[in-house]
Amino acid sequence: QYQGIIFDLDGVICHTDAYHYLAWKKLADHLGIYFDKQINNRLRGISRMESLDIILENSKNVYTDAEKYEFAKEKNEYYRQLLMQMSPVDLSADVKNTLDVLRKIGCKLAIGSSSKNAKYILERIGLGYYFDAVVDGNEIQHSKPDPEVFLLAAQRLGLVPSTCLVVEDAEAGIDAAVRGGFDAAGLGDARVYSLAKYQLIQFDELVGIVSRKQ
Ligand code: B16
Ligand code: MG
Repeated sequence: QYQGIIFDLDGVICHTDAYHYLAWKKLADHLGIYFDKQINNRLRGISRMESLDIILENSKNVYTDAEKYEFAKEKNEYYRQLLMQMSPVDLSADVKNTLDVLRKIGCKLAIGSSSKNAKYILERIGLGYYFDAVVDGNEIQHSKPDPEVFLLAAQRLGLVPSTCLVVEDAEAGIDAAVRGGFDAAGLGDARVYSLAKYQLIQFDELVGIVSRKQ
């Protein structure tokens, strides 16, 4: 069986992806830039500044780096306001029970997230001290599809990539996993992505997948 499982955070453990959308939408409206859910899907898993560059593709203006920094800060302030409302209620019973079962059958559990807010989100939903390793956007130089975040998470677990499964909702995250030598399970948006070895409809299917692996 897999010895370690590395979970993406936004869109996998909790649905902060919906909050990212609302916060980017508020910034885009403020700047008079068109933004919709399809564009939002391109932002999954990639960093805040890379996301901003994608949003600004629809702007006629050219902005300086200092202006872009201010826009990213503004979006993060909107986003943090939404995160403040989160509590353990935002952790589904399906996710929590599955994590507990995976741990019980001997898996080490880690988070590999591009988000600089990951530790705060984990605290809000009551998982502040739960994982064996948490690697987030503050610790990496290159965000997904670069494998850095997952390689560091595996290293912190003391495991090699071939013994770990990565669970992701973003194509960029599945790419990162495959490039790093991990098997990947796709959930939500990434479920139909061809590079995902497993397609998850429900989170608890992970228990069967992990136990079946030779
Ligand atoms: P922040 P994940 C990613 O988290 C999000 O999917 C992505 O949409 C976001 O831009 C990125 O974190 C950075 O987030 O602005 O909080 O640093 O999916 O890798 O857990
Ligand atoms: Mg995600």
